[in-house]
Amino acid sequence: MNTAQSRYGALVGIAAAAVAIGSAELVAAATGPRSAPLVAVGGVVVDLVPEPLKQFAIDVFGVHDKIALLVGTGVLLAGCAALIGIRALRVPVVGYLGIALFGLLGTVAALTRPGAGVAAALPSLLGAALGAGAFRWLRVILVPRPWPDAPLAQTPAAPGTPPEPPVERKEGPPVQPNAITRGPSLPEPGGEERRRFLTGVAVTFGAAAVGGFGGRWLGTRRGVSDARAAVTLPTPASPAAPVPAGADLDLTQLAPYTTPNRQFYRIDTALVVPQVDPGKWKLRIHGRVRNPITLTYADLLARPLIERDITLACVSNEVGGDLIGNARWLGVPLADLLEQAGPLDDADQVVGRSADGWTCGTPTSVLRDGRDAMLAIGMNGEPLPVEHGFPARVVVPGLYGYVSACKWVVELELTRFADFDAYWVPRGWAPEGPIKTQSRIDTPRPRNRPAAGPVTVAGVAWAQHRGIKQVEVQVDGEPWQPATLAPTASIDTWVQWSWRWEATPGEHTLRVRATDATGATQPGEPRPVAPDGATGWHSVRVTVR
Ligand SMILES: Nc1nc2c(c(=O)[nH]1)N[C@H]1C(S)=C(S)[C@@H](COP(=O)(O)O)O[C@H]1N2
Ligand SMILES: [Mo]
Repeated sequence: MNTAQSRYGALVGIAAAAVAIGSAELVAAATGPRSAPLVAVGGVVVDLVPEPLKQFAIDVFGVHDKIALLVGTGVLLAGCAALIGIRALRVPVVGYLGIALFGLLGTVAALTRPGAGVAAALPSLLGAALGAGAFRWLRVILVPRPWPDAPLAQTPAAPGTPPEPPVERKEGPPVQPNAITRGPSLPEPGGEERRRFLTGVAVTFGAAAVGGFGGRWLGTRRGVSDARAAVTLPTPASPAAPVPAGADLDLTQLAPYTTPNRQFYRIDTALVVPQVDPGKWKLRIHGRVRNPITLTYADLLARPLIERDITLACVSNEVGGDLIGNARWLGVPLADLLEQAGPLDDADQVVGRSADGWTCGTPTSVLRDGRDAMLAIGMNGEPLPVEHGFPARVVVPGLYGYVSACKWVVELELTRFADFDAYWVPRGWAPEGPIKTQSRIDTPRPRNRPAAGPVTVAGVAWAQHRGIKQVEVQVDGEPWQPATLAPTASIDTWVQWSWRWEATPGEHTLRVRATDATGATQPGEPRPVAPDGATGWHSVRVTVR
């Protein structure tokens, strides 16, 4: 194999793969974005990868983990395509087999995604067919005749005939006939062939790009942002009390008391954001209930709504991490909906199921204990942003998102913990996930170099639905000092705290810990986020000038 064969073969392979993916994207504009092979295979990967790897991805890429996965999958695919292409230049069947194999992978992945219909197979199948066409076309330009001196093209020698002498080529060493793997290499194509080939590659990539970007564009046109923009939220029957003055200390590095929607962390398994048409949306409350009910979006808007400030947190939030945000939510009280459905006595779990098949399980008792658990339709005065669950999602004060905060929710099924494990449970996370008391130092940051003298140390602390009683700060090994707590809207939100530090020059370690309203102080023992939330005290090392 020579470099010409490698270069041209790799190009042919990647170009064919690009056409396959691009045309599949175009088809997926009609069959739904989750049927596109990259997204479908990526989705399978998300569901199958072992937990530590997923946590690693979240740690490294944070909220960009999905892009990282798609790019990674794409790069991997391009690599395989290049290798297959190199081999397939000489042995075309390798190319067709490779395309068939990847086409099959995409098809199976798309068909097995939750809620997929048979049409989900189309993008991968058509993509594979067009990829095969592109491969054939480019290969024929490059290798118009049978492979130069190709022994493969020769008819097998009749038995008894003496072995043929090595075939002589004009240049290069003699080659052995019938050596499939060690056969002659592709000679550098001549000027005319080369030009036609490169034009072919350009055309192929152009078509792939048109298909890919065109498909994505058509896909977003089928999105629900217009429908969302057309929603007018009703005024709540029970409005939130105004956020008390001083709840926000308004310090540069400190997270604002209310997190703007665009800054709100986003965590979910959805590689493409589900686009759920509010006109067609329905919520089914069913299972172990006396009166199953089905609600439309209009039904929700017509019900008495509550508006509350609630801090949402992710169980994957590391000590000191930012997978937490506070918003003003508008929604229908879940207790009312459950009351109407009439859960059977043994229905101890409410399973939320989203439009893309994700599930979470919440204790029924928690939803009925008087807290402001709601089916939310509004966030900070707007209809729910599409990434945060439009048209409706669940919000439960005091529980981590993975056991409660179902976005794009289409079903609430009353069942029993003994009968059903929600999405994260078989993946090693605890079936119940009350939020642990935590605190974070937002300022100063490790890279800041404050001047000696008074320095404001500040951050947030949270123990949703229990409330925070005290926050303390420690400098190096010295005694813990009480911080000042800002007022909060309720015990369901985080609280900002601050402490005035008389900083002395040199390196110092600042540490924070919170005590919730039950009197329990957060444990200092560091424990990982799995299975039910990290513990430990957040600390920051700062150098004082
Ligand atoms: N449909 C769906 N809802 C979901 C998830 C998901 O993967 N799919 N993830 C949950 C998790 S783990 C968290 S922490 C919250 C995050 O909500 P946010 O993205 O609006 O901040 O959503 C929850 N709801
Ligand atoms: Mo989460």
